[in-house]
Amino acid sequence: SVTDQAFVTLATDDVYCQGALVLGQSLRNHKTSRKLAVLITPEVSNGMRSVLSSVFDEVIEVGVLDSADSVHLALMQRPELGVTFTKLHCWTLTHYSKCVFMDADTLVLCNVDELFDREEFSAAPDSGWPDCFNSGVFVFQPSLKTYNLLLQFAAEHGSFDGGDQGLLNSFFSNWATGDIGKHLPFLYNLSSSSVYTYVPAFNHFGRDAKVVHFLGATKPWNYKYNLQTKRVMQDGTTSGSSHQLSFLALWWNIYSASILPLLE
Ligand code: UPG
Repeated sequence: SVTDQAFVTLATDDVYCQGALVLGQSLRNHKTSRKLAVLITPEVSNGMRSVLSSVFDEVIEVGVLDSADSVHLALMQRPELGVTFTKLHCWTLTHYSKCVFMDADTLVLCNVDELFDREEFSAAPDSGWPDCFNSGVFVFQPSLKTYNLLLQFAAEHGSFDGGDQGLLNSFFSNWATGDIGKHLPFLYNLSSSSVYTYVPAFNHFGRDAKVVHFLGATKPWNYKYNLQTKRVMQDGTTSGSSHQLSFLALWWNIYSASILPLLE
């Protein structure tokens, strides 16, 4: 049923919370019928938690490693896997039967509830290495068994890219050649920067984009925005295409109209 399904995101600090809030608001604007949940860590401020709870149905604090079993101990020797470990907590949300995880730097452009028709583990190709999936948008089924297998796998094999994406690709290693139904169209995880690596494809298909992902070092909240002209300002270091700028402007429209008033 719809009430035991949720979109889930992650924000480990108040800065990433800005992204989570815009994502949550974009899902609300497009009238999702599913619950909205955000995973946070202890350093998220109390003020931010109360703002999060006005957009999300559930604000769930996930802790640092505390258990004493061997998997946790092994992971504690690998501090570089910290943020990775945090995303894996989404498998512990067993009060939901199915979830869609979305990075805090994604934005939905339309209702994407049809993603819940997919099974674990569904994801879209990564634009940098299309035989890998991008772990910014994926369909999964919460399960403590899977969670523990993932932790065990992380402790034994680490991650080839140091993050959750490398780990999840190694764990769900038949994604590339297995069931094509588990390949989400790229339109569900369109990386804003890849738009201008294949402009004709973007011109042909881009109007059907459903989710934009601002992956990489510069996030939407790092740009400056002119509240009067409603335009994102480019400094010397940002070489964005016009499409990229219009996606950034969409993010900022939501941020300025719906999120900034909550933060004041
Ligand atoms: N995140 C935090 N706090 C951090 C860093 C990350 O909450 O300090 C969360 C947040 O939801 C964010 C996500 O983790 O959106 C991924 O991190 P991000 O900084 O957006 O990484 P990118 O380099 O843009 O993303 C690529 C993949 C992403 C994967 C990440 C690490 O698109 O899915 O999680 O690399 O493997």
